Amino acid sequence: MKSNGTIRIAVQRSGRLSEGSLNLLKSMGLQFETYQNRLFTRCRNMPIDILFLRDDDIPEYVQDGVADLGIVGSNLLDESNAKAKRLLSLDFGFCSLAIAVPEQSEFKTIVDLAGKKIATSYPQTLKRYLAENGVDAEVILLKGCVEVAPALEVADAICDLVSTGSTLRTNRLTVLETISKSQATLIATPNVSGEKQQLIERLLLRAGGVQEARAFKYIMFNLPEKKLEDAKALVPGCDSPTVMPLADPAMIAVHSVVEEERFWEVVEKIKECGGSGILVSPIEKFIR
Ligand code: PRT
Ligand code: ZN
Repeated sequence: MKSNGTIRIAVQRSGRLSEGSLNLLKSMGLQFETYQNRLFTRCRNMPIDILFLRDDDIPEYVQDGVADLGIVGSNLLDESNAKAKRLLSLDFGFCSLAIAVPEQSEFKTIVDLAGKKIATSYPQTLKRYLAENGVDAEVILLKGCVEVAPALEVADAICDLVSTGSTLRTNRLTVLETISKSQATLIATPNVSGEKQQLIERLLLRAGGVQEARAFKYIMFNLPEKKLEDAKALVPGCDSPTVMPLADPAMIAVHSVVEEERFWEVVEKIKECGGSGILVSPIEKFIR
């Protein structure tokens, strides 16, 4: 397939990362339609094709330049030998790869699994982890339904992805060790032409802007003027907060951005400083 300067972005066709990937691309300003059983779609407003693939194939397709960019879980990158560049962690598709054992088992640490069988779909990552920890265990490769392996006596333990933990609980398993944390990641092919590189950099700026916007809220509130220094410390914003006089000279209005994760703590402190009329709105894009 020749691409004629068009960028190809590979996303998971149908699975846990599909919706998040398409939402991100749309938030980055890419206009496209998607239909069921689609294999690829062409953007209306940019020279970009979106390829819909099985997630396992994405690292190799990106390594080989069939796709210039891709979105996959970092767990797959850790597992594959594909030489794709990790450009940006995307803040969705969070999970961890963990070793789990039956709740009532005698295994208390990873060392207890020496000489035992561990079933997994992530043999390379698991073998690396076992070697790093000096544990000699047998790795059994299973492509799916790893969680039933102990009940079927196929293995003594499993190594699988965990997000809510409900699959483990349902199967009466408990986490012994967490091997790694994973999230959706934007990857790029190692060798790109100058023309494509420019477009990739534009897309990267947009992806970063979407992520920053999600991580921040726009906040506005009224405050006694004498508390201005507290406000500057609480909501420093990019450079400093915007401060405006109100009709009442003893009061000011403060506008700024605040990190989502500090949001409630900041609101409580604003109240303590005598702040009122606190208005908060989402930010669509945020370029620093
Ligand atoms: O068809 P294709 O090969 O594309 O899809 P797939 O079935 O291989 O992948 P999919 O859609 O299941 O997962 C795609 C990616 O989502 C993974 O590579 C991870 O990066 C990410 N992800 C996030 C997860 C999970 N959370 C997750 N919980 N992938 C799988 N799981 C499975 C896990 O294997 C276990 O069976 O969900 C179960 C555990 O979930 P909880 O919520 O019960 O803990
Ligand atoms: Zn897969």
